[in-house]
Amino acid sequence: MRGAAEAVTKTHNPDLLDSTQEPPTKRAMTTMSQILRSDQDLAEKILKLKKERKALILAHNYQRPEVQDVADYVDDSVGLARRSVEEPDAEVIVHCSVDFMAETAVILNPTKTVLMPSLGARCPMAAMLPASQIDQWKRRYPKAPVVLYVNTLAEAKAKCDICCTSANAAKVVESLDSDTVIFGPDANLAWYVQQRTGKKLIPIPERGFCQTHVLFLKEDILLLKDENPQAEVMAHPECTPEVQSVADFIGSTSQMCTHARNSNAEKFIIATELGILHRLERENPNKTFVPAYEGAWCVNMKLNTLQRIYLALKEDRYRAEVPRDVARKAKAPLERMFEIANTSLNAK
Ligand code: CIZ
Ligand code: SF4
Repeated sequence: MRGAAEAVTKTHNPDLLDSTQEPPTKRAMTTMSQILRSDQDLAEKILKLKKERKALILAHNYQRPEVQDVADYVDDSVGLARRSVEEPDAEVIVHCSVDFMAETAVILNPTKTVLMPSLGARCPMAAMLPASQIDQWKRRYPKAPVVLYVNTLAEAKAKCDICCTSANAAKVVESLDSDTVIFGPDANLAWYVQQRTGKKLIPIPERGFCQTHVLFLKEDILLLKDENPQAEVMAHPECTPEVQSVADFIGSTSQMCTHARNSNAEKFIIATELGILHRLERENPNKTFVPAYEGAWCVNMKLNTLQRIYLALKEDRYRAEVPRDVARKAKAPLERMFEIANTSLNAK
């Protein structure tokens, strides 16, 4: 019988294959001391291979704690982009994040090998804006510049005027000589920027969203606030406007880290992907961080495991690639963003 099992074993997606061989419950069935021991063994093997291969391991703020701990740098997408060009001796970059960030590393480091430990680590929000759609929107609003969040694929970036991140989106939009701006793919971030700048933002697609950040609910946060009256609420601008309306601080993950360090508050309610809690706790051992929703787990980010990082280095897989002409066109709007955001990018 040609059933589902055959379809699965024939898949070309190696992550799917792995997950059929190793069900998620396996980790739960192993004792904690076994997990810690195997994590430590793997981490040691990774560090040895990293040295041999002259590799740099970059981890996004949303990565698993054990992945963050093995990385050379843990940061947001722009921080990682900057780190990728600051290490001229690195021959290989292992990018523990999702597709669009690995692509950015390729664009900025065309002579280096960029590896994604897990091929399935793709951002669904980036996939909501195919490059082909951008031309249609440009035809509809021919005078409006196109600003794209870095959470887009290289082919889409190649068609925009300037990129932005959540940390610099308002500054980028303010810098443009136009009151109407086409902005994609996150409609919640577009709303946030529109409030900050007073400009008219045309969200493309009309309802692009991050499936992790829309899980937060205003009601949950209000309850947590009642239980923790001294706590400050920090929310990501990818959250819905309702959630943003009850936040004391709205910002990117790197801005949240800076704010947590500088604020007098000792407790924070965090409305962004759970991975950031590890970094916040590591950097602020005397402060308390409460997740605004315990299910805010981006499955794509979490596909990167120590095992997969080890295999990436050992077997030189999976190489992130961007066609050369696309990379050339996508680099210009990224560089414009770095200029406006006043962050140096010493791309080689
Ligand atoms: O830009 C990034 O790294 C993302 C996706 C989130 C954030 O705010 O740091
Ligand atoms: Fe994409 Fe959201 Fe996951 Fe980030 S957290 S990779 S924006 S789905």
